[in-house]
Amino acid sequence: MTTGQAAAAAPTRAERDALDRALAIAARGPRGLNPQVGCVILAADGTVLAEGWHRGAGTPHAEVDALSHLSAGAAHGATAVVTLEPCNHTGRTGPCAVAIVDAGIARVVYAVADPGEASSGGADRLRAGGVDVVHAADDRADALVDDWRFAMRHGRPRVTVKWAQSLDGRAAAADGTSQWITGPEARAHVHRQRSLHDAIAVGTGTVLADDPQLTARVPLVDGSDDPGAPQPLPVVVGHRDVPPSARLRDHPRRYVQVHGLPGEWLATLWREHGIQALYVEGGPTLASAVVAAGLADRIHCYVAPTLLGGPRTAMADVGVATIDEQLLLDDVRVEPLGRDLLVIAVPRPATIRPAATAAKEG
Ligand code: AOF
Ligand code: ZN
Repeated sequence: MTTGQAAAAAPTRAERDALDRALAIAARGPRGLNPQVGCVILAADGTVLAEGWHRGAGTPHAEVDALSHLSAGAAHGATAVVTLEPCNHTGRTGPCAVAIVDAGIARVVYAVADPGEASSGGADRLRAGGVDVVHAADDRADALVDDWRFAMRHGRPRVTVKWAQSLDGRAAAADGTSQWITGPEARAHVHRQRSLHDAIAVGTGTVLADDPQLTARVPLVDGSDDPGAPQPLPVVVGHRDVPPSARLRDHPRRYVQVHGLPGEWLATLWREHGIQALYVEGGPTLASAVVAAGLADRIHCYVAPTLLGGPRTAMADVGVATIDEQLLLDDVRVEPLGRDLLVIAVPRPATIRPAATAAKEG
């Protein structure tokens, strides 16, 4: 095997195992403004010298954390296996690419390219420093930072808009009562979805009408709720006050209240709270505002085999005045859940109108 100008050799078995380990420890870190990153440092014979992971914005990066466990010179000639391309910028911390070169590491295997405008270029910087660099693409590593990359690129969380409706498209009966439209399977699915997002948004109208707890209650095999299920941040959208008696106030996390145009508060949720993925739970006013602004990335519609009739439609005005303006949905999937159906779909980008901010300014 040659070194120097030759292309870096494909990952070895030990390096692939180290990537598995790096992925596992990366997941210990929090989801937020920074990605989850893991790093394993291997000796030339493939044994593990050190490992590290990133604990969130403002703390050492995974590579620096791993190196901190080694004495000076101990990483000389070693290989660093990292889930994300080592960074090339001085942000809240210094460039990892430089720390790696300075530590005398001979080879770096990384799984996902850093998409950051300022932080990318680490691989080139490492090569310039004489390090053998391999990009070992990996689906799990991509999935781990997928929402983070989306939020970085768009300056807002990825948004899932969810609602439950009768077969005739109503979210509630004429008097406003809406509990138990869908069955237990659909409700369990919703709780799992809650725990897969970083935050849940509801309008103030829903807080006042339904008094939701906004916790993720994921059942274990014995039927009890999993106490370890991640609890997304509760977000209330709107001006009206949350009543002192609201069950939302018993949530393990203090709720955040926002208002304004969807494009604005979504940007706030990313920038100020590190929300990468948001689950919009309703009601119809909030869901419609997000859809109308072209900011729904994914729709989850639970359809129950029941008829409610009346004025309480699941969607309000979404800016469609005439049939040519209909918001077409793509990538449609239908999943039976007990007696209900879950319809998953993606709004077609061509039909997405400018964000509300642009429309207002324009
Ligand atoms: C790495 N290793 O463990 C992480 C990286 O503000 P900073 O200094 O924390 O930099 C944040 C950026 O660095 C972040 O947006 C991403 O591009 C990269 N994250 N890079 O080499 C790590 N967490
Ligand atoms: Zn870094």
